[in-house]
Amino acid sequence: MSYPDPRDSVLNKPKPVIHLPKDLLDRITKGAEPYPILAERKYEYGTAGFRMKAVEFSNVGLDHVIYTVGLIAALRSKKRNATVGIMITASHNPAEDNGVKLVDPMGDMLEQSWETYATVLANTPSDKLGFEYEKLLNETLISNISQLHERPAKVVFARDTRASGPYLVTALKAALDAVNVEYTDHGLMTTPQLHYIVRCINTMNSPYAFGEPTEQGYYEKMAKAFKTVMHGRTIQGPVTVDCANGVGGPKLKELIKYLPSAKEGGIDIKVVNDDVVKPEALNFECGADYVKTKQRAPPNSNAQPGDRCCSLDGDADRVVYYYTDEQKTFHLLDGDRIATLGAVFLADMTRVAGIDQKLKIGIVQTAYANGAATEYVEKVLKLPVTITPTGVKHLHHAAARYDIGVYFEANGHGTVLFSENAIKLIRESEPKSPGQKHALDSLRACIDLINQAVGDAISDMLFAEVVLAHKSWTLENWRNTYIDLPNRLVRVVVNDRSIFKAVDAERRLESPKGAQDEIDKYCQMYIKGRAFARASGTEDAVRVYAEAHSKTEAEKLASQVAEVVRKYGSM
Ligand code: NG1
Ligand code: ZN
Repeated sequence: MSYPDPRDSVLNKPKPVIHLPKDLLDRITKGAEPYPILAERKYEYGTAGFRMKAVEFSNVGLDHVIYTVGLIAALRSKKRNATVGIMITASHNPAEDNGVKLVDPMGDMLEQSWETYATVLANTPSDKLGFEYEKLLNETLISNISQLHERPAKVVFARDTRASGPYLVTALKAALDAVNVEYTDHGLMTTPQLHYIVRCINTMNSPYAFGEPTEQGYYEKMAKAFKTVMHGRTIQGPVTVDCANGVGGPKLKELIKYLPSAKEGGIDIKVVNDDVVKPEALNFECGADYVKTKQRAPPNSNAQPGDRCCSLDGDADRVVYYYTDEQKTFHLLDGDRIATLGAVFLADMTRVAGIDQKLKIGIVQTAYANGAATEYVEKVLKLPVTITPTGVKHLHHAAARYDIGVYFEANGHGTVLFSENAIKLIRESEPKSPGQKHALDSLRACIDLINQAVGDAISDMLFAEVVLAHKSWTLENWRNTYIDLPNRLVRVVVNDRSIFKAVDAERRLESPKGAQDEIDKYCQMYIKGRAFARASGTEDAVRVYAEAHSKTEAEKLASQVAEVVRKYGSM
């Protein structure tokens, strides 16, 4: 046994070098043998973890990546002396794809510096994995080497409904077994449910206990909070929820068992697109991404004019609302809208509770937020707005700087974060009137209703429903709070997207030189013209977004900026 004694790591002694036992290194290498690396491929842990196209999965590439993620999870758990999570999903991607993401101890995304370690290990061939694992262990644990001995690494994992999931789980288990990790397989779960469980486990017995670390605990916590916020309010008519034929379907149906029905003062949820038996149905002509990008309802949803509808994505961490009016015009209420709806409600409640002066409430958006939404928040709601680069981790960190930070990407991914200060104030304030009591009770319940670990479609949907009930608003009333500027999103394929370097929360191009000047020139040609171009973090393309006061102009601006990108991209 060549583990060094932890006492050797005291100051003034040379840095110890950890040498792992040979049998452990052999186990790592041997365990990886059935999952060889694809030599021609480079893997990168991006904004959505590792995600791959079907063709790569069938050529056996993702199993190798998942095996290495098991190893990284072991190191991460040791480093943080806590349980970490692994979610096997490719979210809104087509059914043949799959992917994997790591969940940090507080139920948030993996810390950015570890994305690099994950990338290194994923690109290491099986026969070098033992060596590389030992190297990373030295790099990451050297300052707290005693943790090697303290307790085993602990991991919980789950997967969405994709057909490749069970096979990928075998690769994951092989890695976890090789390095003696204690793990729990939670089977099928939504991404936010797994994040919830991780946070519950790591906050157990602390003043910030998040809840029971079980699926049942998740439903019970949400249902109890829902009943409290709903107290005396009525939800107008049923809500139709398109579950993208993904894991959100069975999980939402389970939650419904815990919720009061409309007759009991609760909610009537009609579940559609919940076929998890036919794997190819996942995200096919349905789901939040389809609705947001195509700007239309799923063809088979059978929604009637005026019906209140929403769509989840394949792993239920995104939600968007929509309806069709009597003239059959489709209206989308996306993440920007959910953010403003939630912020209005929370700001009102803190005002009624008499605690608004002590709390800083703000909204976090990305450059993709509609200009009308940003203007509405700043000028009408008079709340501050922070704009961050794309990717939930950026929004999450910015939201954590407010006492109540509401963050949403336009595509429907987001949540609300309450600071320790806010939670303490809301929990401990003494009401001085029945109105204040009601507001404080509602705020307390919102803290539980909203999944603060991560954006959660099911929780966000219930939150939107209770706010609509409180305001007695239809989707049309909600839409009329402000009118979106017409906009257009274009995907431009270029030789090398990495030459497009964006700054200022990705709103301006720093390089190639000259490109931004041309974009600015075009923007100035239109009333309310705004456009930007940035390299996608998840696809090999540059995305162009443009908005203006009319649809024709927004489209014209988008195509002009796309042309600028094509020109500089082919130089
Ligand atoms: P990229 O490919 O970097 O634009 C997309 C979405 C993000 C986020 C990530 C992660 C748009 C314009 N971009 O990022 O909002 O959801 O995927 O899945 O929707
Ligand atoms: Zn998702």
